[in-house]
Amino acid sequence: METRLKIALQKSGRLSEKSLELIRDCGIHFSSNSRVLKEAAENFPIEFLYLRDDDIPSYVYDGVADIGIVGRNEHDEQNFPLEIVRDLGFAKCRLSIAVPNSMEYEGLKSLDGKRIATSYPTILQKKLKEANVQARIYEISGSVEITPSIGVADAICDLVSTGATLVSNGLKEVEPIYTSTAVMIAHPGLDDLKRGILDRLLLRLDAVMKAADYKYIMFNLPKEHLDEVASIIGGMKSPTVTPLLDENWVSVQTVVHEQRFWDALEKLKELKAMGILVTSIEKMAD
Ligand code: PRT
Ligand code: ZN
Repeated sequence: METRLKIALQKSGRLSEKSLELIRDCGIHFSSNSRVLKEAAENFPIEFLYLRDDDIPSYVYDGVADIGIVGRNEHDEQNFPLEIVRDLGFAKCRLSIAVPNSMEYEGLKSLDGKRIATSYPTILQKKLKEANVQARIYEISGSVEITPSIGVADAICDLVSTGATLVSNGLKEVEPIYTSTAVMIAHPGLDDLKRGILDRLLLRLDAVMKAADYKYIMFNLPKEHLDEVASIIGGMKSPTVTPLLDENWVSVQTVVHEQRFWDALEKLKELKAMGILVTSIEKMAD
């Protein structure tokens, strides 16, 4: 029987859609019928297991799945000795301590002797220990944000993205502990065959993620400014330069990092570039 790499994905939740999209962008076809527990891809030796995100690290550790996609928060909290093979960048959030608006907060020391509700006791305990703060940690699996208002806790430690949940519960964020994004985790002892499939998958994944960071730009430029363009726009790695019918002009094509793009555009305008076309890149490999 053909060896397949088993990947654990969140069945339904904040990670599901993006995880599936990423894999689809890698040219892997499957139905993604989230009502099933598992399914095989049609054109790549991979099999999907759809699970609750909390279960993914232990399943990967036990070898039920070979790799998985989870929030870094979940991986760090459960602390299994797994390999993080890629940071996927999506599902960004921060784990923060929040207290009622009315509470005066002057640093972690204000939490001495207090009760803190969280779903992340391991990560929180580590933080408190580093700061030499003694607090009682209550492990709660959901709706942590309501615990102060019902008198169960004095503070909470929970994931925050927009902050709206905290505001609507009369809480203020006082101590961001760390930032989390979705990561791809792997069982530490994959055999050569599975490692080989994982490497093939990572090659595709890198091409997809890298492409998302860059823009492809094309423009016409007075030839006299060619040197300036090359030196001004640091992101340009040997642009392709094509002569035009008008010999005072050239056509330039290059790739620019998204973060430098707007800067680059302004500078190109200053250098009298014309007909600037910008397109996104679908895949990009070195
Ligand atoms: O059913 P299952 O167990 O699989 O899902 P789940 O409900 O445990 O997880 P889910 O889908 O809510 O989150 C999965 C992962 O998404 C988390 O482990 C994080 O890595 C990541 N993520 C990103 C978030 C958030 N953003 C987020 N905002 N996870 C949870 N939240 C919650 C937070 O707990 C709080 O209740 O959203 C609320 C705060 O959001 P804002 O926008 O109001 O600040
Ligand atoms: Zn969960």
